[in-house]
Amino acid sequence: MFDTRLPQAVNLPPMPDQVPPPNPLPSLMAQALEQTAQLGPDFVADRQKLQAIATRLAEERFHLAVLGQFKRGKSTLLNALLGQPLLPTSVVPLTAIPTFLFYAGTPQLHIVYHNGHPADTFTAPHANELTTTLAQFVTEEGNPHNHRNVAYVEVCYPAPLLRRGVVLIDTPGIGSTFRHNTEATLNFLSQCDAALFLVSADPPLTEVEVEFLKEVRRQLARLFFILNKVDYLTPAERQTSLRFLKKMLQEQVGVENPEPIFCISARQGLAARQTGDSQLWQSSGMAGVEDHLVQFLVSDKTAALQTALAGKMINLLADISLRLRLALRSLQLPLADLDQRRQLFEQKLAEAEQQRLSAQDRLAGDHRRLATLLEEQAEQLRQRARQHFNQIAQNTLDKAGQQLPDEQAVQAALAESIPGFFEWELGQLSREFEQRVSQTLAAHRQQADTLIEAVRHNAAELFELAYQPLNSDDAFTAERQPYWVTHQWRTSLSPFSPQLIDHFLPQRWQRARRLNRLRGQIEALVLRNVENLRWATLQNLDQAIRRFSSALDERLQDTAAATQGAIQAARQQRQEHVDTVTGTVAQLEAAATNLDQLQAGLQPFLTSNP
Ligand SMILES: Nc1nc2c(ncn2[C@@H]2O[C@H](COP(=O)(O)OP(=O)(O)OP(=O)(O)O)[C@@H](O)[C@H]2O)c(=O)[nH]1
Ligand SMILES: [Mg+2]
Repeated sequence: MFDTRLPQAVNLPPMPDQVPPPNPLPSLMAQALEQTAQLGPDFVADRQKLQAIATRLAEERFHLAVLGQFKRGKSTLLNALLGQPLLPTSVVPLTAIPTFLFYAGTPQLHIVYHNGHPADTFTAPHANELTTTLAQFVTEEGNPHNHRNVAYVEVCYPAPLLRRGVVLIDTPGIGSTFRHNTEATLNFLSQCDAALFLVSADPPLTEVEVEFLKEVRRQLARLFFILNKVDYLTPAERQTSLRFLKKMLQEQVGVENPEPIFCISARQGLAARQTGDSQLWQSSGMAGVEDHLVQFLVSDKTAALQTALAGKMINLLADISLRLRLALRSLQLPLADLDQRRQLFEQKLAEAEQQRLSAQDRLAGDHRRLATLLEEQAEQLRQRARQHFNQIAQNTLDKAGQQLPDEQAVQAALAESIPGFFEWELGQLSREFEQRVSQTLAAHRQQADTLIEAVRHNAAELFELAYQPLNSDDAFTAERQPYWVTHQWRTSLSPFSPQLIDHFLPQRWQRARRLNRLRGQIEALVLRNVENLRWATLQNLDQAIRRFSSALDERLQDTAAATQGAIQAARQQRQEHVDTVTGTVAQLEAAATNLDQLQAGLQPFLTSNP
């Protein structure tokens, strides 16, 4: 809904012939495009809208993240699915930057930076060259504390699974000493459609994982549980671990039915893929995971998308059909009667315009209220941050006891805690804001829909046509808000230099003076970081409202213009080309009937996937 910086889509090639089940939606789509093309220049905009739906249908892409505590084997699992040790793995906490895996014929890396710095692209024919380069950007070792300023990385790779329109995402492990990794992953959840959640038996589910899982469940409708590293366990131990995990998921996390939980050895799975050992692929449990994913991608994901897109197509076709019938009516009605109805319709449009203006006023009022709420929250955050960082400084000074505090120790303690603190706060703020903004906009959207429907309804009523209300497709118009990529936290204080006079003061006073100076510097840090966050959120809010507002105007104007246009064009034809009217009536009748048939063909997609 806010920021639009999504990773670039890669044009996915068509799926292999044997994979998809027979599916009439693309052919219905092709027919709709063809028929709209024959309707002439007044329907160019409709054709473009249909084309956009067709592109989404062809390029459908699904974000599937791999989540879990550090060192559970997330990167190894992805490597096994890719069939290559492409992502760096290690015995120490490693992945620090979210990594998106797309399909492409040639292996390639895109490194996307913070602060709008242009992205870097690396092409490498061999997977191992890619891995070496990748490690320089995504690992804590190659890119300590993300000093390269990387926002995220896209890896393009020709793995068969990726051809199915799924984007796999490797995420930084939660719960490691690099706390900002946890927060970055949490903030990033809103970009995922589903996730594989990885745990292992040793240690069993930790408290950090339980808390994380609760949050993940709140945000993601679909989760697959995976118990990794079962090669360490005997068959009896596997059963015990599985039972324990299931119980924990039910009792601690509240997952009613966590089945199926996949038992795998990602490491053996990767070895199996590298050596082409299909038996090992089966016994590693990876075959089960892959089959399940493929099944899911083919059925659930496709069905959900098709339902949404079929609904949009029906709306568009219903709208075109109404306009065709309006034109037909306008060709058939006695002229005086037509003009009278036209005038009545113009009056209705003028009323709708008044209502649009008051809707815009109400939206502007809500916009102001949201901005005020943001200011209040920023102020509360400043207070919390001050308290938190002063406490950290105080604790560090206390640890130094009677000795004079070590400047670097204070700076290090603050630098360590700042990203985690602000990432967490950013997540909280953006989630709450996202909710408030979408609630507000949902109410406005509903009013706008009613207004637009009223225009169509009036036209239908005045011209005595059958009226079909549009399907609501709100749920599928929400955009993502990839906040997590946009922030860099300021962590450094200016040098902490004792003044000359300090040397002549007793140590106790020197400490107090230093603490005071430190407070001033902390204040500057707090103000700067909160300001970054406030400013970015405000920009996103303004942008979201602006976009919404102009989309609203545009939709109403389009509906009004298209409806008016249909009537006027027909009227003009009657005046100027009386001889062609009969032919046009026949054409319009045929086109409207065809569109009705297409809509009927699309109906089954709204309830189930035929
Ligand atoms: N025995 C065994 N070791 C595994 C398995 N899967 C991964 N490992 C090892 O576990 C360690 C961590 O694996 P990674 O894939 O780097 O784990 P990760 O979850 O991506 O870790 P972070 O990126 O730090 O969050 C590596 O040494 C892997 O070789 C497995 O199935 N069995
Ligand atoms: Mg990793």
